[in-house]
Amino acid sequence: MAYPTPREIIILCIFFCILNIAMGEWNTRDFQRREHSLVKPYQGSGMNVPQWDFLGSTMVTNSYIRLTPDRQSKAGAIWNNVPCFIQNWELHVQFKVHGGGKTLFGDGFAIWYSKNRMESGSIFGSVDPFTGLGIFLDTYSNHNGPHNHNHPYISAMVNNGSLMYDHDTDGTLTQISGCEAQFRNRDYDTYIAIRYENNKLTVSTDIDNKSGWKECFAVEGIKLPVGYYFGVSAATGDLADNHDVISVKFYDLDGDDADKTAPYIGLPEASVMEAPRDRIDDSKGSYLLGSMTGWKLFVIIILLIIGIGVCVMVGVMVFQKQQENSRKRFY
Ligand SMILES: *[C@@H]1O[C@H](CO)[C@@H](O)[C@H](O)[C@H]1NC(C)=O
Ligand SMILES: *[C@@H]1O[C@H](CO)[C@@H](O)[C@H](O)[C@H]1NC(C)=O
Ligand SMILES: [Ca+2]
Repeated sequence: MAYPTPREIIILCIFFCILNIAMGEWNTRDFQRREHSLVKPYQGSGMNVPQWDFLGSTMVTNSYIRLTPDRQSKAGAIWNNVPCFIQNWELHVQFKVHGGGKTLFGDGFAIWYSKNRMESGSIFGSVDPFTGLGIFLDTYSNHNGPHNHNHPYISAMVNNGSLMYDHDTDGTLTQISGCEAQFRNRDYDTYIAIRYENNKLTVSTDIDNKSGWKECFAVEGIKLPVGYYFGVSAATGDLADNHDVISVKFYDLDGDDADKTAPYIGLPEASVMEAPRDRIDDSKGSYLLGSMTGWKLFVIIILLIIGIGVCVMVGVMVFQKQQENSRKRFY
């Protein structure tokens, strides 16, 4: 058997490196975007957190960002200061809501894709009315009338700036959909995923320590313009809780198919207020893989095979060299 010459190895390595760079670029283009993400370690140089601004009671530690402590009448927020010009995206937020209250705790927190950056107010610490999308993780039930549901409760509201949030009904009258979710005081990590793709909004949770997404709701006919900001805000009132954000991870779903939908620049719109709720268990992996088309997977597999091939070849070369060396020593 003829072993490859060093020259051939070098050519192969260069080829592999180029493919690797191509793949790396593809990865960052299709998936996580750092400018809209917030991951540990939070601090850059000095005390500031790159690309994120803080409001109110927010406190940054090494392992979490605490929007409110477990004390009454606090409000805090974090806001991304880079507007989002990606039409289709997915946001994963790792959070922790916890406190000493056994039956009395509140009020909850909100995840925003909004025009109203850094404006404090009465919707979980953020301004009312707002323009954009709000996902509310409400831990305290303000009413016992009709439309009542158990808390904690997750709901979504799309607003063009004209609707006020109705506190007395926990936003039930203006929500596009929602679901109950027992995310408070858990001993393990809790996550929420917000996916906005082709005018469809899907909210899922991973709060049962199962490392898989469970759909909370999915609603079609949602129009959100590009150019708004991501943020998370929280508030306590007579009742309190720690509202912590551990990470925010933004995934770009446009990737190579960026031209599949032209960026929308009108006002936020929802064609329905309430939609039927289905709950489907889905694994975390396939949830993201769902956005990968067949040929991309194929390319990855081919690249992996080439990578393994190069490694084996280098291994053989090194082994042969050692054999030669040991032979030289013996004779
Ligand atoms: C804003 O939303 C409200 C309620 O959904 C609707 O009645 C109104 O027509 C919208 N305004 C604009 C300018 O689209
Ligand atoms: C959560 O799951 C992990 C891994 O499956 C397990 O080690 C851990 O004990 C679980 N935590 C709780 C509180 O159930
Ligand atoms: Ca409430």
